[in-house]
Amino acid sequence: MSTIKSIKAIQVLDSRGVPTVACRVSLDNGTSAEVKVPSGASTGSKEALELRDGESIFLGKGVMRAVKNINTFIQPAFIGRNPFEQEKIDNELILLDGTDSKSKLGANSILAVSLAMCRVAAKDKKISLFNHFSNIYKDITGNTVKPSLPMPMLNILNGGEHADNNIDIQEFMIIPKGASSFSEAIRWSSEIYWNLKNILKEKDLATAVGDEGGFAPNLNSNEDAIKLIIESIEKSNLEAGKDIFLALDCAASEFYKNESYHLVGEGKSLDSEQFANYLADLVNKYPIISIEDGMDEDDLVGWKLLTEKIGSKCQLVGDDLFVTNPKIFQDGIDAGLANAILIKFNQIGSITETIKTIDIANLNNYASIVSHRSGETEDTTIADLAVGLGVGQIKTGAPCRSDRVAKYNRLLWIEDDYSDLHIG
Ligand code: 2PG
Ligand code: MG
Repeated sequence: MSTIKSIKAIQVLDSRGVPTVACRVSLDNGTSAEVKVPSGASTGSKEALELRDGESIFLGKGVMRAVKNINTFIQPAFIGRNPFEQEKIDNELILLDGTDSKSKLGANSILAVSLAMCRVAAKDKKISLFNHFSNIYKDITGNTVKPSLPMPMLNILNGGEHADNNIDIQEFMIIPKGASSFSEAIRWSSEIYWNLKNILKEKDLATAVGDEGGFAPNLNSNEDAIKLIIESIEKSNLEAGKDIFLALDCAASEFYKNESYHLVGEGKSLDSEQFANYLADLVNKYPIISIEDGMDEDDLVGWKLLTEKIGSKCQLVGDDLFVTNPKIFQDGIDAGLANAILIKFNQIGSITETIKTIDIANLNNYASIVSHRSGETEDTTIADLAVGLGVGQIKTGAPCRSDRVAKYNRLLWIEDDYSDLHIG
């Protein structure tokens, strides 16, 4: 059996030019594998702690403390050990840290080691990473999952914290549900993206992009953003509501203050019920089939109201609400909030806990969407996670910018290499 020879971390840059942790695990037989961890901007307050240096270099955003924690504290604890016992390794990392929020070592250092361990184990076993994820799901939960290609949710118009425009809703996504293959889904989405660019140009609107590669023009309302997307779908000779559906991520915690939802871009302040009605109207008017963080993470009354109002006809996704945390998620399920969960492994900080959260979703008939963060790298681990756990949906930005398309490109290779895998 191969054993761990070294665990080495360095500081690298993410898609916003902000430092993040890269980690390489090497085995005694010469096999090694690397990962890089992502980072959010519109973060949930209950996410595991991302450790940053807070000193003057890199404007306080350096991650040298997290890097040092891996190289001097975590590495010695795992030299000579079996790299295949993922759950045991993750549990020991969590114990080494010893805090609920992973604030001693940092979720960015723990996750980097956890993911690098998965990659090196898959490489050593000479199996694809997605198959390895299926196997460890079984080891950890005792349940089985069937790998499949996920339906992509592509964020083609950016607002909120991810852009410098006046749009309050953070993400306007297209879901190419009518596509019969992953490659067709990507082709359609890319055609729509380019037609949207041309439409914006014709209307003298900005075509600069936000953090996730979607366009970020100034518009009069959220509804105007939806109308522009519908126009670009039609221009692509596709049908909205048949070939292509829409999804929103409101990231509502970002504009909820003093018990009101402040849509600054359209000069409105709405209470929970009024904002639920605002969203319900959009769902009735347009082919919107998924809304993420439609309510603030602490407005549980609002969440309940929204779920009762439109939960039967629209996927309602908890992101900041559940923060990929098994316990917080279970409490939310028990309270009847939302009907789906966004899965971001850096919100919780280890692959074992991420898998447990997905298992809870499966056992309770909640849908799971594997997701990128707004700060990404060329790392494609989430593509394999979505396939291996057969969750059926992935959200990883526009069909543009290398940090976003790296994931779609990995999925295109998987589709080509494994003809037995199907979309959805
Ligand atoms: C979100 C994410 C990713 P961030 O809110 O869903 O799109 O953004 O990584 O900034 O939290
Ligand atoms: Mg979100």
